[in-house]
Amino acid sequence: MVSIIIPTFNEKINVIKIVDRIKTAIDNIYDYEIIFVDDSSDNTIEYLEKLKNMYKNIKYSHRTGERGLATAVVSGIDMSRGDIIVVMDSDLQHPPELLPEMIKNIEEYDIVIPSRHLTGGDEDGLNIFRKIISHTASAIGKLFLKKLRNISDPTGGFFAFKKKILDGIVLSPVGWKILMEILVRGKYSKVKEIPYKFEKRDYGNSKMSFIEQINYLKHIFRLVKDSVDDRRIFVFAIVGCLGVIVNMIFYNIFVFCGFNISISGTFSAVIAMIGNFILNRNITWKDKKTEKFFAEAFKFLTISSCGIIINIIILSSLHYKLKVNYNVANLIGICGAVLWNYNLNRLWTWKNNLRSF
Ligand SMILES: Nc1nc2c(ncn2[C@@H]2O[C@H](COP(=O)(O)OP(=O)(O)O)[C@@H](O)[C@H]2O)c(=O)[nH]1
Ligand SMILES: [Mg+2]
Repeated sequence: MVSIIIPTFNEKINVIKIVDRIKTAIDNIYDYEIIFVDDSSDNTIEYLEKLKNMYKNIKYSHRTGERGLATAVVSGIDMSRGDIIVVMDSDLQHPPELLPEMIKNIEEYDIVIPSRHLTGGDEDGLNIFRKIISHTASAIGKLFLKKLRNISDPTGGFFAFKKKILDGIVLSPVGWKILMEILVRGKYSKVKEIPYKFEKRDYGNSKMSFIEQINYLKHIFRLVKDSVDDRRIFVFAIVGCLGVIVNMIFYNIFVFCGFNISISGTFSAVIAMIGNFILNRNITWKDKKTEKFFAEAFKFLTISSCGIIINIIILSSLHYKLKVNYNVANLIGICGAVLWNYNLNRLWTWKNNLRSF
């Protein structure tokens, strides 16, 4: 059975229209139910009540005092009886005529996503301002969350999935992007995207707002925090900053004890590197560490030493050849070394994690 979940906020007549079009598209082909999750402050609920009384396979829930598109979809999933879930907007920007193709593909795939960005698709239903926001949001999501990277349209609200990919998973989205939540937390292997045209809304207004953009960033932060692979580079950077502090403290202690600056600098760098190794082994790559402590230490220290050389090469080329300010040059050098250290440790020291950042 297919459960079609439709979040609604002040959509009135749209709910009647969408039911008509869904019926035309899949009545007599699939066994399905339609679940509206409504947070409306107008009388949309009267339209929903009418639909519920007319059709046995339509139900709705009306939430008072709570709002949010993504949590509405989660509560729709909780109410659903189907093993296949479809999520779509109520304003007909997501054409119901695509449902047969989506449902057919879900036999073979775990998630099917109609995409505005594949050849044959388009997003002319959005104005230029919304297009820019949508592309920027998608790029930010892909930068921070690996599982979004191969998806051309990971922030849309139109998709189908096998309900079992959420078995044992607790969803906790913030804001609107429920697909992003499912792509990051779900247990699936095969995703299919199909092109579609995102239509213009012809009744009512968009509910997208600035606050939802902020919620989107909060949502990304939460997903990165909860995902070992996505948060690793940030943990690595924090450990690196701690290393700088350790280095400075020991450097001052050695100088205070009367050692010359070169010796103090060398000792404090070695102590910081050992400290960083221990922290990275036990925190950053805790899930990848092996029994071979010394082999890991050797690799880590070799990589870090090369990192210092890379830092110096970048810094001096930028400063002496391109006349870049010496502090800016150092900062760029440090970034180069951090990327080198992170990726080499990922690919060599703790190598069973081969996915790219
Ligand atoms: N239940 C619920 N639905 C919402 C909420 N905000 C928006 N929606 C619905 O989510 C869908 C997408 O919203 P819309 O305003 O069309 O966004 P846009 O297409 O990005 O401009 C529509 O069906 C809205 O009625 C909400 O807070 N709660
Ligand atoms: Mg819309």
